[in-house]
Amino acid sequence: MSFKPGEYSFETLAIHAGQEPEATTGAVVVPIFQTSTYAQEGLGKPKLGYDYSRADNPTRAAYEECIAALENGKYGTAYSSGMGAINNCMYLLQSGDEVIVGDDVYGGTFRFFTKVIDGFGIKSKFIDTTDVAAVEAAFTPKTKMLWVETPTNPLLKLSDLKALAELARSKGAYMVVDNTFMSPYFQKPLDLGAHIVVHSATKYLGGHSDVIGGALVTNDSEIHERMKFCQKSVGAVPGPFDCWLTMRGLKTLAVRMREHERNAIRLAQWLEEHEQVERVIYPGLASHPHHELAKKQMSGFGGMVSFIVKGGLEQARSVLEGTKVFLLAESLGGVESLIEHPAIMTHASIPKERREEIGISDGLIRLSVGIEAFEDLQKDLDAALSSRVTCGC
Ligand code: P1T
Repeated sequence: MSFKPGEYSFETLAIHAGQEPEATTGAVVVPIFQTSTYAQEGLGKPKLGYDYSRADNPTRAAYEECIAALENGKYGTAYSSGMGAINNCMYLLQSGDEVIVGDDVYGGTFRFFTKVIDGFGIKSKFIDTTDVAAVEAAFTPKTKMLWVETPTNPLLKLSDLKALAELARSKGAYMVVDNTFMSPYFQKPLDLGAHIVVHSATKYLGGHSDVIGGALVTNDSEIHERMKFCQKSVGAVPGPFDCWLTMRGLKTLAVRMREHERNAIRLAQWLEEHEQVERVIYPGLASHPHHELAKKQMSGFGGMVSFIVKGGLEQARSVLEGTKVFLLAESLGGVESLIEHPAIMTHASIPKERREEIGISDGLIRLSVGIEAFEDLQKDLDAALSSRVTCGC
């Protein structure tokens, strides 16, 4: 690694870490090594250690080195989706172990913990991780992992990573943080004590809504050995082109995040004053219950804004179907703005009673604020919010 965290700044690492000019031709951009296998120099003598692309591929290795550097980590592994990355972490556990999981997580993550790994004898407890005492009370001698999303998807609640990492470590449990919403540009969980950082690279890392991917980063060589072994053994690896696309996205991560945030702050402030809006949830607003923590543990507030519209589902539907620039779609983190309804879309796999219990109401709308011109985004939302549902009676 010649471009290391600590020696170079984030913007430089994003462009150079793992991406030195290619040895044979001097190509400035890492080539797409679209190959499944490698001719060996002799029996059991693969060139440079590459023997089969499920185990290792030079394009993937470059991307893994880059994402590790951006998280201030030593080791990265890449997967074919965020869920693939999440799944790989489970190979640190055994039947009989327990996991404490945040009570507001991506719907697919909730589904994975409740409908997939529970079948392998791993029990999950869903706890509000914003409450460190509640997390502490939930630990049992069987708890081997603490799983935290911060800010959460979609309610944007923040958990104190330093305090939780200290707690998990004192109990001998792994602390895993899904950093998808902030990206390493705004938040570095390993610096705050986490063992592993998880990403859906589909989102801000890739940044252009053209690739599905996942990544894990750690500083712990033993954890990395296990992750690497299971990555190869299970095989949920991304292809070389997907790695290349994500790495191209990483080069502009800093620039994009600054623009996402600039638009998000202005939109959140404007929405807060809008007469059709009941409540705006954005960590950058002074009204956010965890605003002080946001200022302390993140270097920015990100590009995700959630809000509750007055008038419940019917009015929400009219807003969601009324925008033109904001596209009605699942996912987030791309340059284009997206709007979605967590209860019907991204979090539909969470039972209704549970959704209501934690605050995912029918009036809740989530925005992934893109980097289009602010005025166009504002005009678009204003028009959709003003198109009142009229009574058919
Ligand atoms: O879609 P995939 O790349 O497998 O990532 C799953 C995932 C993991 N973690 C978080 C915090 C996520 O938000 C996601 C995926 N989320 C969406 C598709 C969404 O619209 O919220």
